[in-house]
Amino acid sequence: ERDYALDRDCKTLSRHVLEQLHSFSPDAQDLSALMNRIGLAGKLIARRLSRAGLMEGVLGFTGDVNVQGESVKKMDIYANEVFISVFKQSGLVCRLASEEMEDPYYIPENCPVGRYTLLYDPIDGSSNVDININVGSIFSIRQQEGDDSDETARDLLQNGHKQIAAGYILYGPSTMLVYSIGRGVHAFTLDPSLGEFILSNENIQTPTHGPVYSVNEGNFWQWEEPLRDYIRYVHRHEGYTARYGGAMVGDFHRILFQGGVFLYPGTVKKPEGKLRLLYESAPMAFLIEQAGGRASTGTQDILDVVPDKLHARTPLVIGSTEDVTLVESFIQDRARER
Ligand code: P6P
Repeated sequence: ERDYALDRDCKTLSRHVLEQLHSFSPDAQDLSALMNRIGLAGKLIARRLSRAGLMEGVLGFTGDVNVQGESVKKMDIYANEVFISVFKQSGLVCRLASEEMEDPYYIPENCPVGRYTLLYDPIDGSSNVDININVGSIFSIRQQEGDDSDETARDLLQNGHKQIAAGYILYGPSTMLVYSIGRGVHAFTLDPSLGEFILSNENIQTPTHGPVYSVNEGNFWQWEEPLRDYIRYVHRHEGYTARYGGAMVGDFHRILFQGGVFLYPGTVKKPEGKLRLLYESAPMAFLIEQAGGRASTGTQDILDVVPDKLHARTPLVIGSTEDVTLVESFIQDRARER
């Protein structure tokens, strides 16, 4: 059969980044090295996940609760430490901010020389790990601004336009790494026999409309009325189909390629919703806009939102331009009528 690795002259992740920047400047070298480390983290996590059922200490809970008030899975801790370890050795990253850690983790030997901050959700959708359904890692890279000598990381509380790179790793039937450094969205597939991520989709563009709406309808009665009206609309109209996997990375990946809309709305009790801005919604918003789609809170572009704290949450409506705009029209029109 055709060997894509050779067809695409084995274009690896690090080489692709350098080509993206048409330069071998220090910044380009840094970004290429950073993406390489992300790839290494992805390989280490994919390897452990692929053997989860065969090894002690991989599945199940640690018994702890994280800063989000969620039960911590053993895989959450392992993946969190993988990112810390591979970036410690990189020399480029001074701080890591993770869903699993209350405060950013500082790597003193890399500060202040290390000019970058990694924000990440090490295992997104970890409730899927024990049932062998896809999960993901989400990452966002920002330049550190100021010396942050008091380690309050206030410079992270800026909008998503400050991201210089973002993406995710999808641990599915194959392991894929999807990233953007602001020059389009590109997907790589891990060839385990080579131990390399090989380019598989370049300059991905999400369709302007798609049939999929992806939302947890179990929350229907907790939503505001305008959102219920949107769900009633897609129920009534031909051409829509529901898909929801319980792990945003997989649901987002489907929409990136096939179009449609993913929603995690606020509820009456939690108007800010569940997903965190800095390391879930903002990186995905960066990607979808690079792919010609949109990401909104329902009333504001995600990339314009300025968080008040590291683990700030926002409602999220993300995907094809026409579908996101339709959801906003329900939320905003109804809001005006109220
Ligand atoms: P619910 C996983 O915990 C996550 O953060 C996202 O990956 C996923 O889309 C969402 O929460 C699922 O939440 O409330 O539908 O189970």
